[in-house]
Amino acid sequence: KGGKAVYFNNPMWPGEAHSLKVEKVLFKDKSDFQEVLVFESATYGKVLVLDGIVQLTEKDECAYQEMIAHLPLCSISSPKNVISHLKKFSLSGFLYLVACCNKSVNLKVLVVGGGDGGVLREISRHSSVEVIDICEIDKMVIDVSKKFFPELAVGFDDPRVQLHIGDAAEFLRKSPEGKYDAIIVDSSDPVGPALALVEKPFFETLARALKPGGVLCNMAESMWLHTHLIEDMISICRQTFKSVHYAWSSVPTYPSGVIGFVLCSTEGPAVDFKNPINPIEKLDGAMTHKRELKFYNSDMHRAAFALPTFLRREVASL
Ligand code: AAT
Repeated sequence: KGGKAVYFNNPMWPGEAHSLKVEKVLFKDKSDFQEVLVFESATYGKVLVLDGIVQLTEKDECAYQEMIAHLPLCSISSPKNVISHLKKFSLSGFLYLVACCNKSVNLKVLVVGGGDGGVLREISRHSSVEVIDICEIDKMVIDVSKKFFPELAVGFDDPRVQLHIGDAAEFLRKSPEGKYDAIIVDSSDPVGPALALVEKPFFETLARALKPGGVLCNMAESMWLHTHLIEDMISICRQTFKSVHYAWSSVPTYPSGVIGFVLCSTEGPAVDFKNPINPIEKLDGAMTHKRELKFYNSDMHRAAFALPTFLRREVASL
């Protein structure tokens, strides 16, 4: 009663608002791109807000960052052991040849957005990844994360990470063709600097930058609030990629409490997203690296592709 109408005016979710009790505002400034706010909440730990929209909280960030990173990376096969050389030796007059294997570490991954570092932290659990490029538009997000969210910004400490500050649409236009095995688009809602990141030309540059059989995992909003946006994204992706799927996760502090991901693969070796070929439980170091996984496991992976009937209908009818 007498509440401020402005709370209910966000074009992404008109007529509704979610509230978190603010214990203390820790940071507030305007960057060249957006308003950046960090506050300590009563129940979800520290919260990062960009232009009035919650991007992450310490309590539930795992449900987003782990899923957006491991859904694609556990769907591509880990590099095979390659024979590096043959050793010869003789015994009792017989000549023996022994194959010596080197694990090839060669995957190249690109993160779009994700300046908090949480997705980098998750990618770094995969020892088969050789290069982790990240293109974030706003340096202030990175600086703020390093100061207030060290458990996420730790992702930047990985020596495989190469940081590019700039607009991802521009970065991808210049990116070499077929460079990446996986691209993870961890960008904000299409109202501010991320507006161009939901349009067809952007998806075409993503497909171009991927290898044959490469995979894309793109943040794809809420099935309750953004059915049309999801439909548009899926229809664009169907025109651009060979296979297109939708998965989702539960994130209580995102509007309506869920967030989805569009998973696509380019023409090339087939990718079976629904059954992780590279299960996290078998990865060396995945459980010991910096911290345990809190949310993702192979059962959650498979379950993420189960769609409610209304969404299954929408996706199928496209
Ligand atoms: N992992 C936290 C979740 C995010 S952050 C999204 C990031 O995308 C922000 O740091 C923002 O600065 C960056 N970004 C936005 N536009 C661009 C662009 N054009 N190029 C590069 N980076 C960009 C996303 C949370 C999703 C919330 C859903 N409601």
